[in-house]
Amino acid sequence: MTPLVTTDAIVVESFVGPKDERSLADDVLDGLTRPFKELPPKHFYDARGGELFDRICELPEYYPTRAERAILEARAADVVAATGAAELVELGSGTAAKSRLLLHAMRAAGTLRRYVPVDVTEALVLATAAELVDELPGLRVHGIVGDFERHLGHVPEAEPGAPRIVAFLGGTIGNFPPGSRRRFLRGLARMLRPTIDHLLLGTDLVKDPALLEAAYDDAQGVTAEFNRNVLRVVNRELAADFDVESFEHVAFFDPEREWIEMRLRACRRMDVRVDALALEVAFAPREELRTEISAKFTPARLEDDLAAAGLRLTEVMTDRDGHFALSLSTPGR
Ligand code: SAH
Ligand code: AVI
Repeated sequence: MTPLVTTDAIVVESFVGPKDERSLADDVLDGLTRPFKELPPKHFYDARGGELFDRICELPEYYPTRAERAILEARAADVVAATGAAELVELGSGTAAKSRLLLHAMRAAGTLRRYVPVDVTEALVLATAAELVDELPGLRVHGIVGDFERHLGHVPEAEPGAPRIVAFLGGTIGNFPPGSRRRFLRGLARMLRPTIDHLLLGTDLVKDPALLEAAYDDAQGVTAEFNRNVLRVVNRELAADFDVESFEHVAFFDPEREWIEMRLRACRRMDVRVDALALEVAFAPREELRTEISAKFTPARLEDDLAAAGLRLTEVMTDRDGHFALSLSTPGR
């Protein structure tokens, strides 16, 4: 593997290539030919999708980002004191807007050595690496441009004796269905060395359905655009002809499964052609395509999921309103 960038302070490696176009193709072929159509949420995040997500994080209705930031502002120093962290590995790192708070706390405690951001979006990993080494002199960044569902084997080995935090923030764990979520957590647990490393996990909590639904159906329609963006990605990458504006944004809380579901509803009958796959897909009027689930947690669900993955909770931190939880866990019973 030839790194994209190598300087004294920065190494960035990419594991995203032609095979990943295949991954979109496979997901589209599989997801759009099912009796209930579905696409996985990771395909929202092209450059435009990333910008829309950043706008979502600023929306008055979308509380998770503010709540998680408030927890980190109040508790980053405690997290560093409890873990002694010298390295931070972050999955789905984006712009590192919140993890910066941890990196600064690690520096203040004198423990900071290395940051390992993992994100599918190359431009984000490159820009964030450059910014952070300027902001935190002495920091080394080893960036991985890759899919956290497939490329975690490329995360560099932890340095001997240097405690590591693996952070998965923003509530992104909620975007996995329950079975895959536990499998994914088991994979994360295998990355952690007993007694020395910790998982720092952000989970959105079950709350008033009206608050939840507003967060996923904002008044300005930014989430609706984010949702429809996946069709633009398929149009561009796979030469499809979705009439994007003819799909309506749907977001609702499922009280039994305790998750938000986002869907796109066809406003009329449509026949969509996906040229790159030689595929024709028919949508009946009002037929829905599921694009995301976003699971909400209770303390018991969090503890059970972590225990099923061989992880023991050591700390649960919430914001003042009890909307969001940030937890620390470590391998063991
Ligand atoms: N951690 C940040 C960003 C969350 S948005 C926060 O809490 O605000 C989700 C981020 O994960 C985006 O930057 C997106 O590019 C990335 N992402 C989504 N699916 C991914 C996947 N399968 N592998 C790696 N990165 C992914
Ligand atoms: C990235 N993920 C945790 C967000 C969520 O809340 O599930 C994505 C998102 N979907 C709609 N709004 C934000």
